[in-house]
Amino acid sequence: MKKTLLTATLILASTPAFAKEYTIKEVTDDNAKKQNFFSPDKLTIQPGDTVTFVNAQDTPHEVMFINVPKAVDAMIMSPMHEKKGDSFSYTFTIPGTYKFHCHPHEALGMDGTLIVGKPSKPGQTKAVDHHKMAKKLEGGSDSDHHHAATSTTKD
Ligand SMILES: [Cu+2]
Repeated sequence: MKKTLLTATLILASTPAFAKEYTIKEVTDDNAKKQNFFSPDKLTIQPGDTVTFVNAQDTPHEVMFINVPKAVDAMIMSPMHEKKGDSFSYTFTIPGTYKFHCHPHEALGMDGTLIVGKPSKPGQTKAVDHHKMAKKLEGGSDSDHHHAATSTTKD
């Protein structure tokens, strides 16, 4: 009983005063089996923690969150990272499972999963139309020839 109370106190005390910062690298390695990848591509953080995506070299990358907890309103996306050191930070407050990919390397399987607090249960997340994101970024036309972001990414 005492132990349970102590644990609860620690959890309360750990947010947001001790919010942590994490880094996910956007890596291109021509010698690797998978040449474009996030490192790490799976990460668990706590609500209030911040994740910074940073380009590890001069190959362009662009982060888009394509599947997020339903309560998330924002489009979470980076600008195009053209150069080494280009970065994008976001503080995650809503618990659940977040999936992201690199837009230019989507077809090459450059993607990742972020868990904030606890994983979402089935039905608690929604797909975000990342082509809308691209449109927002480029200020391009309204055509939407692609289907919406798939929500069936396998781990
Ligand atoms: Cu990429």
